[in-house]
Amino acid sequence: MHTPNDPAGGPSPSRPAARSEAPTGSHEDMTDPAATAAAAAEVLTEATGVPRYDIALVLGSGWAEAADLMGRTIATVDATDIPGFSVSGVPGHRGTLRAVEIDSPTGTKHALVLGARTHYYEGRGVRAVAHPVRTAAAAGAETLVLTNGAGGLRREWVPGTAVLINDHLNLTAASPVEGANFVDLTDLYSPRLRAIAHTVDPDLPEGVYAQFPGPHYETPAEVRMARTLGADLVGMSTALEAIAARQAGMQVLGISLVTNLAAGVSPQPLSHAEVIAAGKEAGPRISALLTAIVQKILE
Ligand code: 8IG
Repeated sequence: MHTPNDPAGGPSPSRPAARSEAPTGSHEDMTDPAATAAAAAEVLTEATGVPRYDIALVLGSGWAEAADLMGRTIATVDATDIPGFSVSGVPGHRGTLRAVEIDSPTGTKHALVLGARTHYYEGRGVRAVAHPVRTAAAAGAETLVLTNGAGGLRREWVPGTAVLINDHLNLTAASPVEGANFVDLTDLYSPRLRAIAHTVDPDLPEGVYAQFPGPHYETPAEVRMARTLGADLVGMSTALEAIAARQAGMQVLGISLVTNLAAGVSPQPLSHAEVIAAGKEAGPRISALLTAIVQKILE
């Protein structure tokens, strides 16, 4: 029997079993991700009463409370009410989408806060990872702010340090782009937006973010490898989303909160509790930072 997930009409003997069980929304699904995102955006704009968003933000580990500081939340929607979204199983990640109204010198603006990131390690495929970003683009957002919690490779970046992402290493061996689409990733992390962030805090350090597949943290040897390759930060998100955003024509700003030194950089083992604690401690400070940056972007 032919199903949307099984365009070839069944697993071929030459194909490994795992491939024939590709998650819904994987590349083996014949539906168009942009069309799926457009449909989700229609439901979202209807549900929130905001026809067009000016900016979208993905708030990762430690960044969630920034949404409250940024402006007035005028609508909150459960991720499960929007087609293609799912609830994150990660503690510290919210499963909601919020419409936030922000006053700016150039008028009232609308931010879409995506509290429902799908991580690559959840196994739902790269389409699911890219879907929130594509939905934001389809809902009009031309600017995307990607935040995350990350491991730091520089000893001077104590837990709680915010770092601007100036480039990435996609170490997932996957791409959200499908087919013969040769998307240019030069200056993926907008120099213009980074300059705006530096007007808010001239001392914000910058670094290269390496996305590992996770969900396990790196071994110390892998952290040394990442350093040799040019990484300053290690994490499990952001790079795939940034690529999808660029493909959708968005301007990307990426900011990491260093919540722990990467494995082997400090003698201490890593724990998710440590990550949550560092995020909680840094919360008010980085929320104020992000709010000020968003204000300037919207001016
Ligand atoms: I928060 O040290 C956080 N996320 N891969 N490594 C990876 N992801 C992370 C880390 C880390 N800390």
